[in-house]
Amino acid sequence: MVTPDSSLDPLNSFGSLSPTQIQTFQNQGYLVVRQVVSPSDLVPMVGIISRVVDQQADRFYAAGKITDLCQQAPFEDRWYRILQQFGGQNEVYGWHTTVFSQALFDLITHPAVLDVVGSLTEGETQFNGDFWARPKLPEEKLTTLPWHQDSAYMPDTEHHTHLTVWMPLVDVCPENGTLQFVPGSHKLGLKPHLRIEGESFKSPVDDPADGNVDIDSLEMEVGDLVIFHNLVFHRSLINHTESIRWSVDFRYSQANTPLGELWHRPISCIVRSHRFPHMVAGWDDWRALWNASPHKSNFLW
Ligand SMILES: O=C(O)CCC(=O)C(=O)O
Repeated sequence: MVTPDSSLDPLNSFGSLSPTQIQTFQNQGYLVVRQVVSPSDLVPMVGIISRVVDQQADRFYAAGKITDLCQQAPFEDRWYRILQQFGGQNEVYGWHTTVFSQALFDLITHPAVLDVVGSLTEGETQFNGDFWARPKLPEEKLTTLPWHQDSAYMPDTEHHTHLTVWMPLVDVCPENGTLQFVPGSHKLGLKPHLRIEGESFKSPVDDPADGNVDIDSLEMEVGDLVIFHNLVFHRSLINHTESIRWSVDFRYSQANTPLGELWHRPISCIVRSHRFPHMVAGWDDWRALWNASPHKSNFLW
């Protein structure tokens, strides 16, 4: 058994990231980590999403909107093929309530994911309660997010570090709507964002990509993750392929980081603690928080 070794680099003693990776995260505001989970670890989550697709397909079929349930279609195509039959679109940019499940919790608390996060939280990690599954359909504007810093959407979070873990459920590249980052932009502080009339999302008043800045377009495979800071500018590209770019994302912070009035605070919980292991939530605890929270009824999806 490996025991914590105080002679280790202090940055490195709480998780799986090397000092170089931690430094890269600190310099860039994001870090891609390859093959953190095995693709088979994602199968239960894909199963949950597929069950939602099944239910929606049955509903559309019963309503006479579709004639083909597309049961043989691959995961990355099926939802699109169903919607195409009646010119349907995503109603929301992300799925939340519909994917609440033990499979989701198991992924949020996957030991290898928490090892990555723990490298940046000194091993004391809370899950902030924020989670999404995102179906980015071909040529769809709704799920194509403009440049933003996550703190622009999370009031009063800019003075602490909040970490997003984003995992593709299909391989991603610029053609199918990957994420792009402006390296180092988390050091700029929170910049003003405005919602332009008719747009779903806020955009920064000043374009962070203006001038001679580097833009990093991620290429990732299933099993990889990118972890990023709440102040780093990022966006997602439009999907120019014929398949869906499926992904999931979750937010964490060091335990005791204030979550203020964030809408997802009621379902936040400690997911790893070396100091207070008895406070770590299991699936039953999280499900109880969910059942007591307004989440079940607050979301369209
Ligand atoms: O998945 C995407 O397309 C965008 C995700 C994103 O921008 C975010 O999680 O902040």
